[in-house]
Amino acid sequence: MVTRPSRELTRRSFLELGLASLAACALPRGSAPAPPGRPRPSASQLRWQRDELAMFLHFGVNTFTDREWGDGREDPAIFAPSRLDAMQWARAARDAGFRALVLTAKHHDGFCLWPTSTTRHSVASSPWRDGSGDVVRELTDACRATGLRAGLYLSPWDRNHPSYGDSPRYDDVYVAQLTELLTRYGPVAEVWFDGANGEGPDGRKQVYDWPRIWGTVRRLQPGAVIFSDAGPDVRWCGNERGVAGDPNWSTVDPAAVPYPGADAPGVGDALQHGDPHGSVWRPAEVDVSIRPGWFHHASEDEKVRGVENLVELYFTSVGRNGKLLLNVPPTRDGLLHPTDVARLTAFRAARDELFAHDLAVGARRSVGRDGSVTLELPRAATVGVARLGEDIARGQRVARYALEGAGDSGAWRTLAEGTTLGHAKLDRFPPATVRRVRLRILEAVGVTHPPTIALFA
Ligand code: FUL
Repeated sequence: MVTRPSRELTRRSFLELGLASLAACALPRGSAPAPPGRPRPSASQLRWQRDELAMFLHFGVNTFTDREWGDGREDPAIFAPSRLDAMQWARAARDAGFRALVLTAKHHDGFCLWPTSTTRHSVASSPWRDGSGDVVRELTDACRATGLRAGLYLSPWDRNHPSYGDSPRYDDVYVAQLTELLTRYGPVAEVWFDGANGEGPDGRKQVYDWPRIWGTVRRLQPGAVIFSDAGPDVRWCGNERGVAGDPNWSTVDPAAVPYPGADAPGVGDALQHGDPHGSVWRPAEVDVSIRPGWFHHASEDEKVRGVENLVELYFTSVGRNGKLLLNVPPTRDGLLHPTDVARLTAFRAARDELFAHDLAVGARRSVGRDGSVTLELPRAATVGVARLGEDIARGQRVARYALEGAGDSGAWRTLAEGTTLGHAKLDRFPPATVRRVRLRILEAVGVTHPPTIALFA
């Protein structure tokens, strides 16, 4: 049986914890005075966004109990993947055009996929590799071998550890776990702090020391981006359906979502849309599963998203200035399921086909005083997809645009209209044969830099 609790419920209970405000968080980026002008991404944020695609791997005791959330009472002996091969995960991801893997090093059940000194509830107590296995090591080695970046999810909520809910004691444990993860395995590109949370034993409520936790990441892996509802580097997009906001600003007001799991009025909108006047750069990550659940359940083997659905996800995530973190969960064998791998291959082939020929290559490009960009194509072409983008290294500015097309002499007609551009905006529209294409900037925050335009059939 698959049990799948609602995240909404637990997100609310997290709010009730009354966490201290993070306004005073002494972090390099969050606390620095806003630089003059528009916020811009750090080198790590830019790299993270340009990767466009990362693969999420939910794996752990739930894989063996057929549950979505474990209760922490699982026997470590059940963790026994028969053929675990992290290279199979990494190759499937790389071959499908993904640039990073993010593994659930620990989910809410508290079972650690690496041998930790903080608890016996780990792979070290399992029969897998005779108790000397380390999934985090195998994942990070596979990332290095395939040129992918590694990311780690360490659930704050821990339903196993006896100190959970005894705030300073658990903070010590949590920081010790992070320290192990961030010092033993080489570079880690992303650290993922989930927003779901709940009470500890006897209803005890954990009050996290987020500044200390995030400060630990900064100190040990200064090149990593930190993900949570509240960033500080990368924010949750506000849903698990694979849909970034429209508009989607990479700038935010940090006070709108002050800590992970905050649930005040307006949080949902702030996560989805960002804020055109926000003082901090915090782009949206779109996490969604290729299956109904996050963990593998054999009962869902027939419910893997089809290629059209995956392409649609690409449009609503990467194509809306987001980063797609697509979950593909390993099975009890410790391998990605053949159906999922086949869908990933088809997803790659569909993107390759769709974006094979940029019909704007060779076009004569002119920029008007109002910032609009006109392309004169080398020959008439039938276009049905556009990829627009700003040079986000210089920030994000476009708030509303219209893409228009015209024949050699005919009048302009609208192909697509939209709000924000950011790193990438993908539009699909009824195919039109055009010789000229014009992108008009109808609203912007400040002076725009001329966006890029690529056109496809
Ligand atoms: C949620 C968790 O409760 C789910 O189990 C999953 O890990 C998802 C990515 O985040 O908050």
